[in-house]
Amino acid sequence: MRNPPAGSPPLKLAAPASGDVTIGPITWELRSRSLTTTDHTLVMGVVNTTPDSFSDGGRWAEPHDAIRRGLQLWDDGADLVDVGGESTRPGARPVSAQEEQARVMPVIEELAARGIIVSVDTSKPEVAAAAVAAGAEIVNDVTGLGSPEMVDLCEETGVGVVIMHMQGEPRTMQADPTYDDVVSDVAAFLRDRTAAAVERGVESSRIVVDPGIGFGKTFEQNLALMAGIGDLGNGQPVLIGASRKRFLGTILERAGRPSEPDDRDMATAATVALAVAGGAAVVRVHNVADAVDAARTADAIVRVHE
Ligand code: PMM
Repeated sequence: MRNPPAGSPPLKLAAPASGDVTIGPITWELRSRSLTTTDHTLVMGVVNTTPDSFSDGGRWAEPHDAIRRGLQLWDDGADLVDVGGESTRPGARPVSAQEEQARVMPVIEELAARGIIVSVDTSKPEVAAAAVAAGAEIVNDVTGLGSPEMVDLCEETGVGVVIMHMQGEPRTMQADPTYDDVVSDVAAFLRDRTAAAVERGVESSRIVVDPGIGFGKTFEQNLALMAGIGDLGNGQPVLIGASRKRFLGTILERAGRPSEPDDRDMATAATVALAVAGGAAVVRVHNVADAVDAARTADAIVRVHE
């Protein structure tokens, strides 16, 4: 490695070349099937049926378009497709369960009927219940299974679960996020929520944890989480959702580059490669084709000694 310029701090790699990051294959048990990282890191494609998501707001708000988008992401190599009906962008206002359900159900029904592995991105137990009844295999809860009803639903239906960390709520979360140490605080939250779910009967083999990049985190806190992926999971598989997020726009702006959400796919690919190198099991992305290229490349390098 070249010497860093005089005066710069030593380079800290997100994933040490050997040793302390465990990158063993995992199996994620879902409602009726399982996914494994034996062959590759899993790529979750995003379909937002919302009119106002930051990254692709309004583009897939019609069920017909959202279904077509989901099929495209599957063809592009997604291992699973995440369907959401409520925007969680900073400042977003909540929607009713009825409205959220009306947005996601036609999409979930059609994609699941075609054999696609679908997760539902919701924090409402009634929406999750309807989605699972329509064939969703996974509940992706950005409030980290905060409600006992959601935990019970997951236990009763035996779905796969994503437990995500968020500080605050979307309307206010970017106001002043504060942590003692963001990596250990988020890791402790994920450990506690996982333990609480397991205590109520959710099998740990169904649980994937997620630090919630951009959910109540400053620019620097997002970077720290990306650099600390190996310390977040406490033995559970980790999902990273950095795709097109604001912190990437900030990095690109500082470099004098175009920085709108659509301009962030190369930056997203960099986060995908680093997530793989850091030991993530799943990456959540909008541009699946690019992410598959990045993840497969990183997989080949990370797994060279297997
Ligand atoms: N990010 C968004 C929405 N849902 N779910 C998980 N598990 N992890 C994330 O990082 C995440 C999420 C916001 O991004 P979007 O509006 O582009 O979907």
